Amino acid sequence: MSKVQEIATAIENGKVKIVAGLVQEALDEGTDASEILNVGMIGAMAVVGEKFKNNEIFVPEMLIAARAMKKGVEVLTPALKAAGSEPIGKLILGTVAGDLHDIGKNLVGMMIEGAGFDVIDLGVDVPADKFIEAMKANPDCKIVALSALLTTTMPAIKNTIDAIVASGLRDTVKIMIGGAPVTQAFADEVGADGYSEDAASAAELAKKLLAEVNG
Ligand code: B1M
Repeated sequence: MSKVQEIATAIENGKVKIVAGLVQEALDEGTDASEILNVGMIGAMAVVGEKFKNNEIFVPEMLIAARAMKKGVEVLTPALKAAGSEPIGKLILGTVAGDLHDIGKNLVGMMIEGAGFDVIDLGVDVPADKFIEAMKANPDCKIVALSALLTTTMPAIKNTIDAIVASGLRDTVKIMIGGAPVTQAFADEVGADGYSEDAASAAELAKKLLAEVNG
């Protein structure tokens, strides 16, 4: 079994204690960090999600797999983040109200930081007014990034954008959204400025939106 497959199996089985060591071994062997992430770790979470959907595992097992993945991500972080100098811009990030999923959001934040941004991460279950408070506290922030993992919390993306419009601050920022159930069509429907499917393309999108703001 390849090291990347070993990592995937360890995450699927919630082997929290061994994942970090396996990721470090894979890096030491010269395996590309993005292969470890995309094939080993994100692939494993897809398997976990499928098993949950089929009632083969339940929330506690899903939680343990998430913990195992986080241990691996901790080891991968330095390899994924480019050594940045001066930040190119500020970005406010959070998982919307009612939603506790943060693994994807954290990866997005990491890649955007790697692209040179100063990321203000508001965490999970973030109500619209908290995003607005952060925007007021950081008037030099030009991008707000919203993540949602549940179909039931997708409306919170719309509510957040609507609240930003109502606050009069909509013209001061570009808004990007993403997360497993989110689509470009949904982004168009709720008036977001951009959608991206994964963490790497989120970083590209953030740079593109910043370039648009800076004219
Ligand atoms: Co949850 N969960 N969960 N869960 N969970 C899903 C999302 C689910 C698809 C599983 C399933 O049924 N197959 C399902 C949602 C179904 C739906 O809405 N259609 C589900 C459910 C139902 C639930 C609960 C309701 C279960 C329950 O309690 N009965 C509950 C809800 C809690 C809540 O939020 N209020 C729940 C709870 C949990 C745990 C807490 C146990 C745990 C989360 C732990 C944590 O995040 N700290 C958990 C987990 C681990 C999952 C799965 C298995 C894995 C999610 C994950 O981390 N994926 C997930 C199944 C799956 O995704 N296949 C599932 C890996 C991660 C790297 O990918 O988050 O998609 P992802 O992020 C990607 C992209 O989406 C994108 O880039 C990331 C990196 O490439 N992206 C963005 C994300 N945000 C972005 C923002 C952007 C751009 C791109 O711009 C701003």
